[in-house]
Amino acid sequence: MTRDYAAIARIVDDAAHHATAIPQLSTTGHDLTLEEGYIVQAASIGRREARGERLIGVKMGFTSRAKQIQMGLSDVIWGRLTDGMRVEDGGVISLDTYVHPRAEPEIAFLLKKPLSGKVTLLEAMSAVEAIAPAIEIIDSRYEGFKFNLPDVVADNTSSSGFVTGSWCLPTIECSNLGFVLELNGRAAQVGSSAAVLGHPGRALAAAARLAMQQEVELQAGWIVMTGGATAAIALSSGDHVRCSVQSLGEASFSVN
Ligand code: OOG
Ligand code: MG
Repeated sequence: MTRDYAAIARIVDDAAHHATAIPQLSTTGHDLTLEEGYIVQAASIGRREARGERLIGVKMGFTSRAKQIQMGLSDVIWGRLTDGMRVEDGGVISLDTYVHPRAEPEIAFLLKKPLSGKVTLLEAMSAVEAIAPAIEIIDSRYEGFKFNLPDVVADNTSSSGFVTGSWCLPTIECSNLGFVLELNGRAAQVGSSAAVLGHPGRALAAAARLAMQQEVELQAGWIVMTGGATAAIALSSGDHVRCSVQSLGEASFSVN
């Protein structure tokens, strides 16, 4: 069956652009395969690029058991990051521009070399210029934050915003760093970077491999968000969120 991917991309992009919830594609006659989900994702990011946004990296999803359990899905997936999604460290987001945002603590890598295809953990880590504590702001465009795998992939894996703290030297051993995600000064989630595939560098290697399946090569200068190390927390107006990562420092933002 041939589908109008551009039309489906428009549905998810409009929902993200106007912060309005939509029914899952799979319940409205668009029962996509995973491969088709990635085709729609590429087309929907193409629409953002046509509005002037620039691709600046990728993000990984479901790289920890905590996230897999929270969302009921267990395949590692990836999405695209644009400059329009970047939230300044210590910045303020407006709830009006999100449907039902959540925050999750992550480790971010900045690349100094391109990376693509099958790479080892060592090869992946040798492409890293710097490491930072980070927070991803996810916002599924689907009603009730519910979806199947192709739906969430088409919706750019719920990617909506991300904050990175100060960049640290890549020589810091990041396989088992403690995390605290604070909501309004109280610990809401605690965890370790070891929750991310045993080492966040494995999420980077997975990013190189999975993106290449869609003919995307990770570029020098790109940011890679390695996936939530804990379950995500729902955000409300007035919230202050801070993620502290052992040896790396912190990243934070507030909600208006
Ligand atoms: C999908 C995105 C998953 C992560 O870090 O695991 C993700 C979602 O949970 O809505 O970003
Ligand atoms: Mg995430």
